[in-house]
Formats: sequence, C-alpha cells, structure tokens
Amino acid sequence: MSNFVRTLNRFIIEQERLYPEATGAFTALLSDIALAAKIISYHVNKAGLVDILGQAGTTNVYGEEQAKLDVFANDVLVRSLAYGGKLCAMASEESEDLIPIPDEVPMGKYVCVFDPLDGSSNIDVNVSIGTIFSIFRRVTPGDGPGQLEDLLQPGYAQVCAGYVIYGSSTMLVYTTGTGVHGFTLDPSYGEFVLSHENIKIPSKGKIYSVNESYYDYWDEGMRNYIRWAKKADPSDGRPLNSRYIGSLVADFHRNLLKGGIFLYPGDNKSPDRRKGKLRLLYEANPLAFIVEQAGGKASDGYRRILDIKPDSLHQRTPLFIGSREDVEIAEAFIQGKRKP
Ligand code: P6P
Repeated sequence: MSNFVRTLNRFIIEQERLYPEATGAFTALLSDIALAAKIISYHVNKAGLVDILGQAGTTNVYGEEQAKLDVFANDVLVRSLAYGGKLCAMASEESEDLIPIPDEVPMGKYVCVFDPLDGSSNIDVNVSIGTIFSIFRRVTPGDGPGQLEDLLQPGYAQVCAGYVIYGSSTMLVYTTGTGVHGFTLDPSYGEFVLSHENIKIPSKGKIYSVNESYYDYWDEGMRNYIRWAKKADPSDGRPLNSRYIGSLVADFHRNLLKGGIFLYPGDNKSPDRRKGKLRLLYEANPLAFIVEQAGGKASDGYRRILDIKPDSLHQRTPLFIGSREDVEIAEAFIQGKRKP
C-alpha cells in the first residue's frame, strides 16, 4: 500500500509522524487552505464562462482596482480559514486592517496572512495567477483575539508558507521548514497529489525576470546589473535569458524549478515606489521562506528578507529572489561592489 497515491493530507500526516512536536493544527490549516484553493481554482478556470471577469468597481488599500475574482478569492479564503478554530487573527493584501476571528469561533494559536489572488490584472487575459500564504504562531499571551503584534513578525518566525498557482494545472507548493513540496490538483477527484517532493532550486540559473520598462528610474547599481546580465560572455553563460510574465507566482515558480532570479527593485518613478511594489508580508516573506528551504536566497538587495521586522501590514520591500549565486551577483552590483 506504500505506493498508494500520496495526497496532501496523507503527506502532512507522514510529516507529522516524522516531527512529533508538530500538532494536528497544520493538517487542519493546510486542509482549509487547500479547500479554498480548489474553490478558487474552479472559479478561475470557469472565469471566461460566467460573469466573474472584470473589475469589481472597488479598490484595495493600495488604490489598486480590485477584480471580481480578487474579492471572491479573498472572501473564500477568509471564510475557509475563519471557522477552523486554529487561528486567532488573519490579514490579507486585499483588506486594510487585521481580520478578526468571529466571536463564536474558538481562538487558535496561529495567525495567517495571505495574498488571495496575486497577479489578478492578468486574469482577463488568461495568464497564470496565484494565492500566497504564510502562517505564524501567535506571540501575544493568552487565548483571546490575535493582535497586530502577532501579524508583524519577522519572516524567520514563519512556521509554514506556500502558494497556489492557477496555471496549466493547479499546484500547491508549501514548506513547514523541512523542505519544499509540490502537489498537483487532480480535478477528476479533487485531491492535491504529491508531484514534486523536496524541490531544490539550482544554485545558478540562466534566467532573469524583471520589468525593464522601469530601467530609467533605477539606481545605478541595478542598471549596472542589467547591463551585465545582457552582455554576451560565453565564459559564464551570458547573456541571461529574459523571462517576465508579470505575475509573481508564475515567475517565481518557473525560476524555482529551472533556476534564475526574479528582481523587483525600488525605483524613482514616484516616492511610493522607493521600496518597489511588492509587499513584505503577503509576497516577499512566504516566497523567501520557500526559496531558502529550496536552497536559494531572498534579499532586499542588502538584507535577508526573512530578517526584516515589519512596521506595518502593507509595507513594501525591494525583492531579489531565486538561485543563490544569481542573487549574490545582483547584490554585489546593487551594493556598488561590482561594475559591468
Ligand atoms: P509590474 C501583479 O500585479 C504583481 O503584484 C505581481 O504579481 C507581479 O510580479 C508584479 O505586480 C508586476 O508588476 O510593475 O511589472 O506590472
């Protein structure tokens, strides 16, 4: 029976046997997230057929227009997680403040932060999009409602992080600190089945992913890195291949499997872009936990992403993430230690 299909639930139970200190809370939490992912996947894949495309007519805390699926995915995740009794608070990229757990639900020992549908500007053109999530143990005492302090923990305190990519297939990729594992949704019986056990990112890749339209707004070090990456030099495999989907989960997932670096630096296009566009809690931290567990690296150009102590729920950070050697080369240029 050992070669029986290894579903997400079965795999988590196997993992819990390996780590007796793990409580059943992960099984419940990941099952709630997996359920939400299945529901979101169904509606993403049906989006062209029913009236769920297009804009919701609302904006999020960043002033970005919310797609109908953004709002739908956020609602599905909140409902799926709120009633499981494992959380004491939540936060979402799509919601301005802390999301409390309903009074009638027992408070759990964890908090969950998530980007319910990242890349949603790509929904209407059928480009892969994703859900990103991150779980922490609460740090405030007692068993009352969670506080902002429970949500503003540095990334190294994460106990679980993952993403779902809604692409040619729907995949859930997660880590609890003992490796990175990928599960592909088999829609015929609605289960996530282990398809990528113990994912490791190549130490060096041939891909760089960045939106070069901001080139003129970058600092000198970032421009030097791009000039270096594009310069032909067969001795070290340059020029690198430029691959940019404009959907973070899709760009990250490709680089995780093939090797490479994703870059979203700060720029001088406007004051609110000095730290780039991506959010520390909902995007950078979970993907940084995953990439480090896969042997890669994630920094803001100077500091390890997971060491950054958040000041607010929606703070942004520059993000350089992927193959370790590629990130270290980019850091050297950004810090002015290397010239093209
Ligand atoms: P730009 C999508 O809107 C997103 O948040 C990420 O998924 C993606 O990596 C990034 O923004 C793309 O931003 O400025 O290149 O359009």
